[in-house]
Amino acid sequence: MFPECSTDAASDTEAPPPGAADDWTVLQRWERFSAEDHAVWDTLFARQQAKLSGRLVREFAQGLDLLRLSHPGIPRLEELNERLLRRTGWTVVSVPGLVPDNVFFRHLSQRRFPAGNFIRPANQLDYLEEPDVFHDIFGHVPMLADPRMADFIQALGELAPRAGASGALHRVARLYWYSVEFGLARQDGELRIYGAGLASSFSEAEHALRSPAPRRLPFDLRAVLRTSYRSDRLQSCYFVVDDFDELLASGLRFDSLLAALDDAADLDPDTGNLA
Ligand code: HBI
Ligand code: FE
Repeated sequence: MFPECSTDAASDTEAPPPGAADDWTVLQRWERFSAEDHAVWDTLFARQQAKLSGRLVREFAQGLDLLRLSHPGIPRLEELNERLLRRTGWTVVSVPGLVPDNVFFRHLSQRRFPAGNFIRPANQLDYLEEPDVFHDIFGHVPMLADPRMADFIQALGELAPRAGASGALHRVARLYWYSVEFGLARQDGELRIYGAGLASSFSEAEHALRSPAPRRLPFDLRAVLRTSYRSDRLQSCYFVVDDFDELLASGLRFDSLLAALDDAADLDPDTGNLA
């Protein structure tokens, strides 16, 4: 998928690419997308809808409907943002690819979600070098329409610089990774997806929901903050929240947990042992 924290993503001091603003945003220039690009979006959308029906948390399905993300083709941001802004005060902004962690989390702290301004080619439906517009809008935006998740993600953005100041940005990245990106939840007694990296990926969703290989652990904030992750392969562990509402209400405890953690050694995602 894409790199953990700022080691591989653009480094925090890197200048934005040519044509991008200081905050790494670019215009979407929706008219630039070809008929093939829109067809790729429609193919991916239809596949995920078919694969995931009944496997997504209800908040995701509600978000899809609300944002009318089911009409064909890549969404125009100005139209999408009209609805999203009214709903939870979030807007989606276009970026040319991975942005440095500090830039990424700063956008989140201001209720702006960075979305790739490109879509994968038709011959690479299942491999994603960097988050593209399908991963970002189909994967993330429906949950941004849920007021509690909207608050949760902004809280992560606000926490990042404070955690970064004490060398713990990678822990906030992990919390983001094991919830917003790859989170699983139990809802109505069933294992459901809420993480964008699962909602938008054919193979990862299958792996997370059905494979015997990965460990599926109860969501424990302390364990999440200690568990590293690899972004270039299917995940070897997922964290499952039992009570989605409880997770989304946990925002206020991040500070105290981060403070309590600075002595805790990292855990290996494959084994759960000390890394
Ligand atoms: N940049 N464009 C973009 N999209 C992301 O999802 C992203 C990023 N930079 C950093 C980053 N994600 C990660 O550090 C987070 O997944 C934790
Ligand atoms: Fe993502």
